[in-house]
Amino acid sequence: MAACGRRTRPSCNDLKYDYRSLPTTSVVIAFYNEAWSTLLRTVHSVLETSPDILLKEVVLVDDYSDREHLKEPLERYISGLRKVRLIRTTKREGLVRARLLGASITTGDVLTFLDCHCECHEGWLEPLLHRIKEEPSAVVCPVIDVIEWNTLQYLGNAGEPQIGGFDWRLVFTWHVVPEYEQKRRHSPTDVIRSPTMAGGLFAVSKNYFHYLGTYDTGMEVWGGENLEFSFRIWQCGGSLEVHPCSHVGHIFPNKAPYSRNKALANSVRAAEVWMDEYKEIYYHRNPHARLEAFGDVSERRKLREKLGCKTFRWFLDNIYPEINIPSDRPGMFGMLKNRGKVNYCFDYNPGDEHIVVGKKIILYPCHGMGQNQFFEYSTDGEIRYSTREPGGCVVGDNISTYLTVQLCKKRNQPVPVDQKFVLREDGTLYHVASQKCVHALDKDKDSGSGAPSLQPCSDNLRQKWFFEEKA
Ligand code: LR7
Ligand code: MN
Repeated sequence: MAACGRRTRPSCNDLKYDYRSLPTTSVVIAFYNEAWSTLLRTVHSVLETSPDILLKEVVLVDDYSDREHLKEPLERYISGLRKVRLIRTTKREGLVRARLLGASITTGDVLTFLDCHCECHEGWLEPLLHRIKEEPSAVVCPVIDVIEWNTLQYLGNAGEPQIGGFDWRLVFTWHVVPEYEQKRRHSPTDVIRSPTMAGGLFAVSKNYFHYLGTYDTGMEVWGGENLEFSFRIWQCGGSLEVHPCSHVGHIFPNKAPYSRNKALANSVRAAEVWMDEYKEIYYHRNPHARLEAFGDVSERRKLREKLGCKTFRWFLDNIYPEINIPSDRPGMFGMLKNRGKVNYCFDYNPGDEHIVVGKKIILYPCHGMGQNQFFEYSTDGEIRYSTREPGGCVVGDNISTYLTVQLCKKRNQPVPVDQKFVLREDGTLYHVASQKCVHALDKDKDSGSGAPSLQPCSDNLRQKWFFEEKA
């Protein structure tokens, strides 16, 4: 009687909390040059939706903003608000150290971090605190609803909450909840385990945050700290979860009010400390990351040692089994270059984060930056565009003769025959389904710089290909 069982399952509205038994929290909000209205909307929404007994204080940390309204006017405004404190860094610290400065003056049991352009929903806080009381080593995120940046309209979050992943460029990605996780949960109000977090909105027991080594203070400005913290939580024995009953809105602005070029060094730090040999998969796709100065990570490696944290392999196998692990065999990844049309490479530009199914591969002058020119010849005979997750696979179309990209098969499934290529000893790239070879054409209707096309096999140099890691 599955249907009957389902009817009796609790919904979020049915959950009741005994406030006196819940831990208290301090909300920490770091900001840099934020607009007045969005910053104060965040503060007021916290004050209005958090039960008084649970909220110790709201700590605003000004990360050395230079906008006038964030100076005396903000101080004056804040002084009229109960529980709100404002502190300032004495130089630009970046969000990691700004948040830590804020955390250092808190008095609550739990630290709740928010971005400075959020809107908390009625009932957002209780589920987070309840879960941490139940499991002190859980780091819990609310469901992040979308607030339209232009109109500030609250769009919410359609359908089931999503969880976090990443791709091999170390870019954070959203995913639907996998089947094994749906099965593990007993009720729609149970937390959802998530391999990674977006970074801005989460609650963590203060003691546990300290046990885990807070943040990597060698990280500057923005980026990378969310994956670093996610890897660390899982590898060092905690769990990272999304609570489906807690909702907070976030404005995803079109453009940040600051440069984000420190993100690369931050990601390299995360890779160097947590990813073991899998950092090579990241470096292959970002050749310039290898040259990035990332500072000293010896303290962070010692922390990993001290906490006896598990390997990255363990994390991939147990927490993020959906991710494809590229084989990256020597000589079988990098730029895919042609011998006849010299210095032209396979190039695929999905533009957006995700694979654009059906978009054509073109030839473009080789740039050696990885990214859109990174391909990998897999042990299954696919040509994978595996910088994205889920990855794209090159498909040959016998009728148009051109190559496009489709989603790759899932793990343990057979390769569709039109995605199968044989990179032969002589450099020809044989497409099994059409029995033709990939030929570098000079021009076609979509690209002035040429495109690969399926042609009858010959020993023309235009049909000889090789992989090269760097320019
Ligand atoms: O130098 C800085 N100092 C700061 O205090 C740079 C930023 N900040 C503040 C900033 O004002 C904001 O309050 O730090 C907070 C985060 O910066 P945002 O809002 O510009 O970042 P974001 O929302 O674009 O980026 C997401 O990824 C970041 C990676 O470093 C952080 O983890 C953000 O907190 C994170 N935001 C979210 O998770 C909200 C959901 C977005 C998604 C996906
Ligand atoms: Mn943000």
